[in-house]
Amino acid sequence: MMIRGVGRKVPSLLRLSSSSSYTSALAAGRNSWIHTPSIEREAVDERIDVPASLSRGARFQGFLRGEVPRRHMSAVATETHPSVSTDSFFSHVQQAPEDPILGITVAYNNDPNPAKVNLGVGAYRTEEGKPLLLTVLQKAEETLLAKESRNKEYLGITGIPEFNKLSAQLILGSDCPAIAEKRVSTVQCLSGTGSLRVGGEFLARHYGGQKIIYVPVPTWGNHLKIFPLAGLETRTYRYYDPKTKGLDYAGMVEDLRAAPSGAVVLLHACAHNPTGVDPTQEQWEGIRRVIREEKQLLPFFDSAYQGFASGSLDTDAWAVRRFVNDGGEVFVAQSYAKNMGLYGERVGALSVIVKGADVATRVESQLKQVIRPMYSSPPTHGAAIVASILADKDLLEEWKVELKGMADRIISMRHQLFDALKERKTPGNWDHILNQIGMFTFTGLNKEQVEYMRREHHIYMTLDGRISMAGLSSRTVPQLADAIHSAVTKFSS
Ligand code: KET
Repeated sequence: MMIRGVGRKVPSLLRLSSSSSYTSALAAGRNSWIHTPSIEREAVDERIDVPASLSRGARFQGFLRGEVPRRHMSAVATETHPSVSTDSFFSHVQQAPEDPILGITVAYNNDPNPAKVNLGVGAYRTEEGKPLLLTVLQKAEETLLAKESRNKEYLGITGIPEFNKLSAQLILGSDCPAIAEKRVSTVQCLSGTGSLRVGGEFLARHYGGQKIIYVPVPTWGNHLKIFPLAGLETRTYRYYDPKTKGLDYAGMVEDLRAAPSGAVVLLHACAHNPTGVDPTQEQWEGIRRVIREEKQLLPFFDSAYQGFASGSLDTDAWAVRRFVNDGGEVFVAQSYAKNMGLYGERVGALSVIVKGADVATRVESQLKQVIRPMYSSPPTHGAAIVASILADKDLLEEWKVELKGMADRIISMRHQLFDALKERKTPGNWDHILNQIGMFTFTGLNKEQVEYMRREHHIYMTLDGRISMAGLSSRTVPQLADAIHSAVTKFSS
C-alpha cells in the first residue's frame, strides 16, 4: 500500500539525519522549535498548515505510522486507472499565504485597472514606469556574448574567483587591510538572500559564539524566515521609533547591551529596509563600541542597497568598512539586484572576515560544504557581467554615473511627493518622506489605510505602510498624493 511505503521511508530518512554527528553538532545550538528532525521541522515551520486538532507530537507519530486524517484525504478521479490509489499524499497540504512583499506584485498583476501603481517590491522603475536595463550592463553583456572562449561549464562551488575578489573590494574598499592580510573569504551566492542563507547555515554549524541572531524591529520580512531555517535562534532588537519616525538609538543600544556575549547582530549596511532610517556616523560608532568593546557580538551586515542610499558606493559602505577596519570579525552579504538592476540574475556574495589567513582558508572550505548540497555551484552569467564591469575602469565609472542617476531620481520623488501632500494640506507631518533614505519610505500609514488605497485607488504597497519610492514617477505622484490624502482623511492613524 502506498502509505505504508512512506512509513518505511520516513524513519530511514530520520535515522540518516538525526544520527550523524554533523547533524547533532548542528542541532546543538538550535532553539527548541528548530531542534527537531527534518520532517517534523517542516511540519512545525508551517505550523498553521497542519490540522490544529492534533498535537505536534501526535501528528508526527501518526504520520510516521502512515495515518493521514480522513478529512484530509481527497478523492482523485481514477476512472481510467482503477488500480491506482485514490488518495493523494498531499491532500492535507493547505494553501499558504502569499509572501507579504512578492505577493503584492501578484495582486497587482491580477488587477485589471489600467491606473494601477505598484509600489510594493523594491525594484527600480524609470520615469516611464519601466524596468531599467543599465547601459553599462548591456555593454558588458555584449562583450561577454562575443567572447569566443564563452562556455556554459559548471563554475566551482564558490563561483567566479575574479567576481569574488572584486566584490570584496567593492564593499570593503580596495585598500582594506583585511584583504591584504588574506583574512577575507568571499563566495559567490544567489543574490542577497542566498548570501544570507549560506552565512546563516555556516554560523549554525561552526560559530563558536552564541547561535542566536538579533535582527532589528522592523526588518526585511525574509530575515525572520531565513535565519530560523538556517538554524539560528532569531531574536529582535529595538530599531525604529514610530513616534519620531526615526531611530530608537537608546532602545537599540540597550537591547544590544542585554544580548548574550557572542550573539550575532544583523545590521542593514545602509538604507534600512523598510524604514529608510539609518544611524548617523556618530551613532554607528556608539553601536560599534557596544558590539566590539562592551560585548563580544558578531556583526552580520546585509548590504542590499550599496549606492542607493547616497548615490556613492563608498559612502554607503562606510559602516561596514568601519567595523572591518577595527580588526574584528564581520560577515557581509552583498546583493547586486538593486544597484546593478540584476534582480532576476541572482548575483550576490558572502564575505567572511576573520582574524587570520589560516582561519579564512578553513572557513572557505566549510562554506563549500554548505553550498555543495544546497545548490552545488552558482550560475555564471550575472556574476560574469558584474566582474567585467568591476574590472574595467571605464565601465566602473559609467556604472557609478548610472547608479547616481537612480539614487537621484528616487530623491526627486521624495521631494515631489512631499510637495504634493503639502499642496493638498494633507493632515499630519510628512517630513520623514524627505528625511528617510534609500528605496523606501515608511509612511506611517496603517493597514486599514493601505487596504483602502489598494481598493479604491489601485495603489499597491506593503501592509506595513512601506512604499517603494523607486516605483513612483512624476506621473503617478499626484495619484499617490490624492490616495494618501483621502486615506488619512477617512481613517485616522
Ligand atoms: N536584504 C534586504 C534588506 C532586502 O531588502 C532584500 C530585498 C534582500 C536582502 C534580498 O535581495 P536579493 O534579491 O535576494 O538580492 N528586498 C526587496 C525584494 C524582496 O523582498 O525580495 C524588497 O524588500 O522589496
